[in-house]
Amino acid sequence: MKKRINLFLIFLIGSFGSLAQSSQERLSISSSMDSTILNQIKSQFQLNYDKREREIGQYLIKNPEQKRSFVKDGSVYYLQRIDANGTPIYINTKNKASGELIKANQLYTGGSLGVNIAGQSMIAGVWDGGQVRASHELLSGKVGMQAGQTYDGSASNYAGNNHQTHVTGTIVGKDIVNQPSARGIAFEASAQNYDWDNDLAEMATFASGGYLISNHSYGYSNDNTLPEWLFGAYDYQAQQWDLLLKNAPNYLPFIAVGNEQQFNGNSAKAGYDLITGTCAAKNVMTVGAVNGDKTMSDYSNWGPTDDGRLKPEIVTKGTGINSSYFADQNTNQPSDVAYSGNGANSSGTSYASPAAAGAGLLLQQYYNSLHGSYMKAATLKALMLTTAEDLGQPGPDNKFGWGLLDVEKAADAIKSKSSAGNPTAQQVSDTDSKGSFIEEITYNIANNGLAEREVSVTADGSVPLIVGIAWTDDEGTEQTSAEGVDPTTSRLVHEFDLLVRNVNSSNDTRPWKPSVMSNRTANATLQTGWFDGNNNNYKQVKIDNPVAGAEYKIFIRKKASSPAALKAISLVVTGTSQTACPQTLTLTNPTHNVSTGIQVFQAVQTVVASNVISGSADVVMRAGNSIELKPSTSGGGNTFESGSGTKFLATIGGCAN
Ligand SMILES: [Ca+2]
Ligand SMILES: [Ca+2]
Ligand SMILES: [Ca+2]
Repeated sequence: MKKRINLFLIFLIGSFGSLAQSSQERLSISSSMDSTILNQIKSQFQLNYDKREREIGQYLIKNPEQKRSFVKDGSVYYLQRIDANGTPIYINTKNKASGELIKANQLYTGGSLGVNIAGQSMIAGVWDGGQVRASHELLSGKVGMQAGQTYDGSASNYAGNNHQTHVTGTIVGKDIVNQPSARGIAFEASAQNYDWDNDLAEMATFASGGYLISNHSYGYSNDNTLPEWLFGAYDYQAQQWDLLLKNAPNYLPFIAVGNEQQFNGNSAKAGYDLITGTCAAKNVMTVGAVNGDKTMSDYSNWGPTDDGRLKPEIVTKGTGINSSYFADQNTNQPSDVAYSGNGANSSGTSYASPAAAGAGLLLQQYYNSLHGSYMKAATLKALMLTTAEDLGQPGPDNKFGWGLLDVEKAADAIKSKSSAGNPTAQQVSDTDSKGSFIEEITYNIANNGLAEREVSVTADGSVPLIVGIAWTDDEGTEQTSAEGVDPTTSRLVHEFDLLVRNVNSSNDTRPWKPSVMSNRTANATLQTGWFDGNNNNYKQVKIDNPVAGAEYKIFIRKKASSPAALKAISLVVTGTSQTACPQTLTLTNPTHNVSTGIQVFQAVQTVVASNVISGSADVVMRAGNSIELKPSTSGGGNTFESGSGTKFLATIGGCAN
């Protein structure tokens, strides 16, 4: 039995609805983690928090002139803990929004990707210094403080409440007529809001719920109350966040790098060495800010960390960001006008980080819509860094990190992701060559510094071949004041390295080697050997002019000092070749029988079938310009026959689709 499918019933992939992060999908992520360990470390975080609160109480009794919280220059300061040496450590909001600069709009309706990805059903976690104005018209119905968030939501905490509200609007603010500049990056997404108190235990709960992304636009005050050794240090805070993230590998927090470039407690370094606290963790995304013309802002903090890791990792626009504003502190009314004026146009890394977090939601949503699962945190991080637009000094540098977030390029890589030949084997080939390679490698490389995992790709040749690896590392050894200022000891536990070889010429290219603290203003160089003093858990090889059609082999090794246990590695490659795509695909009927499974025709000029789609088969057809449906011999006219109860998907617009 055959039925006729009219030309107009062909589904174009570009019109497919986006897939949301359903509760079922969150449950699947949730059940992939070890809940016993997560609950244990959550209890540990809570105990640590309770202990710190007691210590703060005692400190404030002994030092009545000190305040738990205060506002200075529009930023909220909060006494977070007393460190092991009795020093009070304050955190503050990073005041000082952005979509077009990072090209997030290319994922919206009308954008270059041809999809409608705007954060539908995605949920961000927002930890910040006050309470969100949930009634704001840009936010109403989709944001709200979560249970137990009691930190100073009073009218007197105007600065903190405004900050939480502005940051949330930058991620999820609605698309309202006449206010396009106040639209959030993921404007169809929603948010769960938390105050910054007890953040780590709350984040453990959030992560165990299967959520993927959160934003944190606060950090150490970085003023002259902060001991010098803490600048650039992988301290207790950084270590504890890595402990959580090791056990929640799907979850990526975005953190504002801070705005103390000009005024800080480490002034001898002239803007560098300002990475502190959670910003120095290995498994987070630390975000800096540029101006609208892609120049460095005059406030965004510069790295690196003391152990020579590149920070910030990425930059987005942070200057002049329009968003929701907690404007009316007295009547608790939504602000209708404030975000179109009245100081709502704010600057700071606080507003750069949520733009990147919103972009993370979009990229996860898009990836899931095409590939049926979400990326691990290390994969999302590797994708963002591998596709970033280099700014400032050539290659990675301590001001711009890997460069400006480019959501369009990252989305293109997702769209043109090839299928891995055999992800668990030692050798893998990019068999169907669609333009990029995004895989999580779960093959366990022997920890002897010599054994290799090989991945073969074919270069396109018209664009650079860029290869990035990242992994969610275990928590490293905590840096303490006993080590003094700027200790260079690596904080990595697992260490991987890579090399890319042109198989024909045997030319090898090694990864970028970012400049370390002692050499912080210099241009990056390239590694000259394996494990060449590169302490980063993201490494990148860039071949500017690869040979078109040539095979390149990626070799990955594990350092001998690493644990023997398996650690997954995320691999992102862009600039691979695409299988030739016919400009016109002509479908005629009948000749051949392709009745089972998913059939992909992309290099065949004419697909002919006697029983083209029978049973429950899905048939995918791709062409560069058009798909021509030849009249059926039995039906006549503009019809094409397929089996009863079946479907097929025709994609026009290139084999990379
Ligand atoms: Ca809290
Ligand atoms: Ca330092
Ligand atoms: Ca650069």
